[in-house]
Amino acid sequence: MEGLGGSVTLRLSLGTLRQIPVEARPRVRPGTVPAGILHLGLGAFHRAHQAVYTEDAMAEAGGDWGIVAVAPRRAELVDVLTAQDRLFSVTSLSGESAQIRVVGSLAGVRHAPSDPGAVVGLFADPAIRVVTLTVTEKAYRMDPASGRLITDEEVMADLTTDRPPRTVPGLLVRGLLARARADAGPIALVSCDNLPTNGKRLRGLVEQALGEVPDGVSFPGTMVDRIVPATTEETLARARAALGVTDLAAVAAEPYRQWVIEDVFPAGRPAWERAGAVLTRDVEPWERLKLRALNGVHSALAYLGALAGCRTIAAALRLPGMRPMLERFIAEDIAPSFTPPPGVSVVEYGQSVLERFANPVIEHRTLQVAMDGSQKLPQRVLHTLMDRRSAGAEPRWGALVVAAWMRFAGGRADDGRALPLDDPLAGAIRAALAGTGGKPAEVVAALFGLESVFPAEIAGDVVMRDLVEEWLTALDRHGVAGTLATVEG
Ligand code: CS2
Repeated sequence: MEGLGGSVTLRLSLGTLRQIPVEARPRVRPGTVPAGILHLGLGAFHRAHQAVYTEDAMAEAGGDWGIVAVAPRRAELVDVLTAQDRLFSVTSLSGESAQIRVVGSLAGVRHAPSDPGAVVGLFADPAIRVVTLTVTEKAYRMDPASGRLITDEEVMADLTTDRPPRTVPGLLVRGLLARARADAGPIALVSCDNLPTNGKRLRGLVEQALGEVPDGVSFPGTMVDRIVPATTEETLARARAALGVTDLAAVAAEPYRQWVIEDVFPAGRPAWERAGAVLTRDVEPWERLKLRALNGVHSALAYLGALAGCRTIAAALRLPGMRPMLERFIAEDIAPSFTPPPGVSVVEYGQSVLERFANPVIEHRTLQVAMDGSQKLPQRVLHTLMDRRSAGAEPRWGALVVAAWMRFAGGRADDGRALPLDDPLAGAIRAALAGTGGKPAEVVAALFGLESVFPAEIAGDVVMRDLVEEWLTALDRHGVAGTLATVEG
């Protein structure tokens, strides 16, 4: 590997750990921690979130909770991590500081497509007592609006034949059946994705796929939070400079992290509370808070920002008029839409979220957050709108976000440049838009017709229709800059 000065640097591994700064070394002895957790989804978020919490919990309180992490799709990272003895670094980045640590909580890595049998086998291993998931919204294969399992060909083949499973529902079902056959004991299945009531959704998925929920399986709900952009060359270069060795699995994240977990683990769990997590009996107010006041606002920045030509979320937040608009979205639409956790002010939480989004060194791309909008809009924005409409209110700012998504789905930024529609429903969205001639009223009617995104309460609501159409007209005529210029703080 080429080092910064053109010299050759070694790879991060057990053998090179002694060369990295003492304060960056893992808090547990890597390679020695027995596995207790099976994790599906090896992405940057898992590495910067659950892997860190679990290492801290083991460092503070012990326990055999090493993580065997499974890549459900791509093999690349499995190879990288295997070559590094499963070690990787996390850099916490703020305007003032960059702190790096190497994490040693991974006890194994597997690639599901090339070795599905091994993954199913792990479910049947009594040492595994917790399964966590960060597979993104779309991998659950559920209709975003209703939460019903989508029984397309792929899923049906996984559920009704014995071919190696290719989908997440397929893996879960095969795994749970194998566990029941092996009589391997109770287990908790923990969704760490930004789905609405994620524990209940996951339970519903298993119930629909299997016809029933097997005994001894729990589904704790969680609220997970840390901004972790996709790794770039710069992330790798920064890690190399700080460590003195090359880490091709490095991630960078904001310093802030939060994890609220419903405490229903029939076979035990790591002492995550010793690592700063909140264990609670009622996670739903936390989930709603985060999905609406963080992710909803994030999506607003992503669509409006991308339309205005901003590459990053931080740049989108600097657009004139953006912050006042988001503050009104939070105060007027989001805050009155639900009851927050005791002692939490939604407006103050929203302010702290805006500060986090303003982090200039994080480089979170608008197009990354804009991805998979059809899977995200319901829990992030539409639930807010539905709750406000039930209360008789007219949620203007949320309607602007929906209009921004619609214009984004049209595929052109305000300066005419093409925008990518990276979405599992891209085909259906394009088909709906074809023949609308781009006329706002027709675009709104066509996209409201996507039943898997827009529930009937919204699609059939004339007030909502008018509000969205009004904003879409404004965005078409004046662009994001002109539209935001009319917002009074
Ligand atoms: C983001 C989230 O990509 C997205 O859609 O809104 O990944 C967000 O960064 C995290 O949920 C923060 O915890």
